[in-house]
Amino acid sequence: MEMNKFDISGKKIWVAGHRGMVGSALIRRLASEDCEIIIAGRDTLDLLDQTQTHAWLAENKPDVVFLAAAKVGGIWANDTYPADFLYDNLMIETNVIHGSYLAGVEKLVFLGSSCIYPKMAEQPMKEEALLTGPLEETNQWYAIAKIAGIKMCQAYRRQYGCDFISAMPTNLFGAGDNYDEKGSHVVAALIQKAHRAKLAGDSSMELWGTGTPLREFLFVDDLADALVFLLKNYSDEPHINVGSGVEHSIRELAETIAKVIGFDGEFIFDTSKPDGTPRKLMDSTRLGNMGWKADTSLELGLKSAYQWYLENRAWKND
Ligand code: GFB
Repeated sequence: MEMNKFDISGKKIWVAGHRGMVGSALIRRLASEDCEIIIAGRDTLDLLDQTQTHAWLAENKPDVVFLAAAKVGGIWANDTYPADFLYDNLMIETNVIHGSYLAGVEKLVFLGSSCIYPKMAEQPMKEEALLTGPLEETNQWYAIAKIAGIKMCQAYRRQYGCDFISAMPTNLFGAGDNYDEKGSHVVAALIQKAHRAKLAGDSSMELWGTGTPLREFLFVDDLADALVFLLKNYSDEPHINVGSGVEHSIRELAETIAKVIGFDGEFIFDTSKPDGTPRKLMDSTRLGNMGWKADTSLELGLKSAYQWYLENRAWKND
């Protein structure tokens, strides 16, 4: 594993996907660094458009790119829009990665997801588990696109000597999360359900699946810190897992969210909805050995996410 210091002072850093949960956390994290942050609004740059993306990169010439732009969503969205998840993500990746190579970008950090690993991968999942077995059916489309992104970074490293690296975060939550009723991930979905059930004085709230799947959750500001750490310290071909190392069942998550929000009713499990992968714990030893670890507990992270929801989303109906 190659560790070498990459000095970001004075660098021009493009956060692609700055409006998303990960991109906005990166902007918050980079604010304390001596670098210039650049962004491109959706109205000026469509990342699905190759000509526009390549032209934007050639004109703005960032030194560093964080590729945090992606079509993302929870289990229902992945299962319902397979074409969008595959097409949009492949297009964004190929346009930004190839465009970055053409524009002479010094360093690029690509973001994947823990769903790249086989459904029945040995737990905790090491980086080497990639491509050793069949994927989870509900999100295989997204996973294939993310695997292609990892391979692109490796290929451009090998063929053109580009310093392009990949980070694989586990399930994320925090400020800026998507609260779309069906399309969201589980943390946002349960924050919204518990909040609404509490306000309505309901005696129960509904959860999808059996409540038994295990998930590892990471607070998005911890992820942003890990990404800046990797940018500065890591330069090698293998992708790097970024997790908290702690897993919870969906039922435990719901109990913690209910406690944070103050909902004291019951949970009803709708088992007609999919559970997805039974367990998804990543082995983040490599990152740990480099000297980074997550430090926000699930409960503290949930309190912060709920505060953001109250200030930004609770009053919206969708
Ligand atoms: O977060 P989530 O949608 O995605 O769901 P995955 C996690 C678990 O929570 C599943 C359960 O077992 C769901 O059945 N769950 C319970 C709920 N209630 C709800 C609810 O109201 N909403 C949602 N969304 N889930 C995604 C992948 O998988 O994880 C993506 O589909 C990506 O590709 C992402 O990798 C990180 O963890 O199952």
